[in-house]
Amino acid sequence: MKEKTKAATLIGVPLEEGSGRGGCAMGPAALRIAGIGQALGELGYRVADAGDLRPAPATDLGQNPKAHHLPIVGAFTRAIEEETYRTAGGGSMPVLLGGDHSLSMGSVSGMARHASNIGRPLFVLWLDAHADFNTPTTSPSGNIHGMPVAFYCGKAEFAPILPADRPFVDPRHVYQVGIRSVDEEERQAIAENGVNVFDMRAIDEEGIGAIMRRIIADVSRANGLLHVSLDVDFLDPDVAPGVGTTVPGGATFREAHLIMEMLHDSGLVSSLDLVELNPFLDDRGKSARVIVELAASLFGRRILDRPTRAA
Ligand code: 6HN
Ligand code: MN
Ligand code: MN
Ligand code: MN
Repeated sequence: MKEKTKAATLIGVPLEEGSGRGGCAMGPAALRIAGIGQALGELGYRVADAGDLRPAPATDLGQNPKAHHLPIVGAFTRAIEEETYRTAGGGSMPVLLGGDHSLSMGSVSGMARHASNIGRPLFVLWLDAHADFNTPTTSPSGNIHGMPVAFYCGKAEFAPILPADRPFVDPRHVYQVGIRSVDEEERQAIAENGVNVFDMRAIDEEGIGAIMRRIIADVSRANGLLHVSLDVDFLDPDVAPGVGTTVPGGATFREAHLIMEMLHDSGLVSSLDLVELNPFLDDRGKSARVIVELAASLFGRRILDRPTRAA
């Protein structure tokens, strides 16, 4: 049987208000210039580009001194949730071009709604230096890009952004890899909620291959969908300097590359966020190109064919 054509839809999210500094709004443009569309096309995907979402601020969401720019971040959350949900329901893989990490409040929530429709559990692979599990109460900065995981797990006390009947993600289905900067109250929250955390020490001690085999086996056993959220700061700043929140001691290009290759082979990935790229801080497009290269590996670019082996 001929494999049916795979489809992917690029969804641009020029959002930077969640991050507390300017620049991420240029991320979608930089990722397109670095060739994200062509890369997926060359791998046999039918690629659609939905353009950039540009919602007006939500007037029903008041300003909140502990969650900066809530009216605009909340408006984006609503637009992204709907676009992601409709894209996935239409049989195309949503690829979100960020934009800061608060965009995942919308993309993950949209995928949770889609997964619940088709009766499969949603899992999230969070590749990041940070846990992003703050809430307006615990956040030291008030920047919403540090809160998306708590939001989509239903643990952050925001004014109502999405309708009350929308499903949350089970925090025990969230896998955080590469973590190396966690705030004190966040540390408690991720432990209490049972988030699966593989910090940099775990990568050093166990190796990224062993960690990924465990994660893929868990998702596969549950017949889950896997949403992948790649924050540029997951990578070491030498590899990808174009991000506002660099933390030393990050993943190497080779570790990130292996993750993407194993994810592709797993066939479990349903959706992807590419977030926090700040072209204003980048070194002549270096980080944008690295992110496109990693995305291409996730979509099947490979060096040599390998015999398939069980995860
Ligand atoms: N990101 N934990 C810090 C905060 O302000 O809550 C940093 C968050 C960084 C968020 O990198 O997506
Ligand atoms: Mn992040
Ligand atoms: Mn981060
Ligand atoms: Mn479960």
